[in-house]
Amino acid sequence: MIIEHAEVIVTSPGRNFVTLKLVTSDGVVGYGDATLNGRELAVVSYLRDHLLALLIGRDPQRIEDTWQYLYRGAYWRGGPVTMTAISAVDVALWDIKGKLAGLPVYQLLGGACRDGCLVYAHAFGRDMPELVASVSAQLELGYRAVRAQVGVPQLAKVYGVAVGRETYEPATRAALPDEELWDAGAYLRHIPPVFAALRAQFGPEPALLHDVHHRLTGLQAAQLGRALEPHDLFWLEDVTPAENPDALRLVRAHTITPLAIGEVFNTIWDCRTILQDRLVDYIRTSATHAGGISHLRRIFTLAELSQIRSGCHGATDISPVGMAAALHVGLAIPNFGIQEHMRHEPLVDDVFPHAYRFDDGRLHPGDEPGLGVALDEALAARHPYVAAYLPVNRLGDGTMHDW
Ligand code: GCO
Ligand code: MG
Repeated sequence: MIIEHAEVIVTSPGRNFVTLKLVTSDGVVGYGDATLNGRELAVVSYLRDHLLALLIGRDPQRIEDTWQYLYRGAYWRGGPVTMTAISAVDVALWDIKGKLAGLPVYQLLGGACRDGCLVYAHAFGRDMPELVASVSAQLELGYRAVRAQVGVPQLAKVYGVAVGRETYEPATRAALPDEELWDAGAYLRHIPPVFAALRAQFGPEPALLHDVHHRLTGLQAAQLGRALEPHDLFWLEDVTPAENPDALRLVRAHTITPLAIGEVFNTIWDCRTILQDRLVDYIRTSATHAGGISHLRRIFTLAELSQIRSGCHGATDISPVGMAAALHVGLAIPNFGIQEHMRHEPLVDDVFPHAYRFDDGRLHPGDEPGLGVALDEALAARHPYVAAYLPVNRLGDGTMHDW
């Protein structure tokens, strides 16, 4: 059996998704998520112009060999574009292997270590009453863990808070990126009382998370971590720019608030120091951007050596194919922590019918052979690509800052 057909499908049912479809000579179809938010077409080109021809004729069962062939074979290594493309190939091949075996992928990875994957939902509000209502709504849906993001009075737009719509979607369909303004002082003054109020309102039970989106210096993040200690966060995410482990080292030295990082990492080498020196408690790499199921599992195994648990990125730009890949891995590893679950719009679920299901605060990948996600190509074709960008961020004096 060989890989006989490979194609890239781009669709935009409300937001852009790039999907790799592989078909074997026996007619078995595998899907991989190749979505890189705001830079989608770079991955499309990487796949169409460089990888697809290399896949035709290969044995679809040789997943690790194909991974090594694409990773080492490029000479140029790592980075989000390359690794998202390789991830898609890897995930599509696991999908095929599961279908050939007649087993869900988590069974091929050793079987379930738990009944389901604990997930966290997103809550946000422009102010405290809106945030409380949003957290309540998520808890009523059955979530046991909620990420809380809130508007800062001095700032017109803040990461994680939708303005004028019900759901938050960071990418904007426009010719140019949105511009946001950042003020660390205003943010640092505003956030601790917000979590004090959430604990007063909801008690000790629900897990509360917060995402800083790589915006603080090590010292600022240390201050925030300390100020939040009485409010018992499940984690504080992406407090400092991810490429500098020393910033996290500083944060770590000053606070016992649990830390998470990793959604922008693409390889095990990106996370190596952070994992080996135990600079965080949760590693947030995804199957979509960090080398697929094969490489994600390797990252989590390295994390396990330092008692670090998983917390896969699961924003709306991770397609249902990428979400399913994360859930199969999450169900099967010993050191699963939590999975982000930012619900897709119903139209996205229609384009990607899937077997994973939410129950009692957890997601289960389902028991269909492979990943358990299909692609309605006719519906996908009715929603062509629309250019979209993530926002950019500036300080008050115009200086570019991390968004
Ligand atoms: C998260 C992330 C996202 C990213 C988005 C970028 O924790 O869910 O920070 O909201 O901003 O995935 O594409
Ligand atoms: Mg994040």
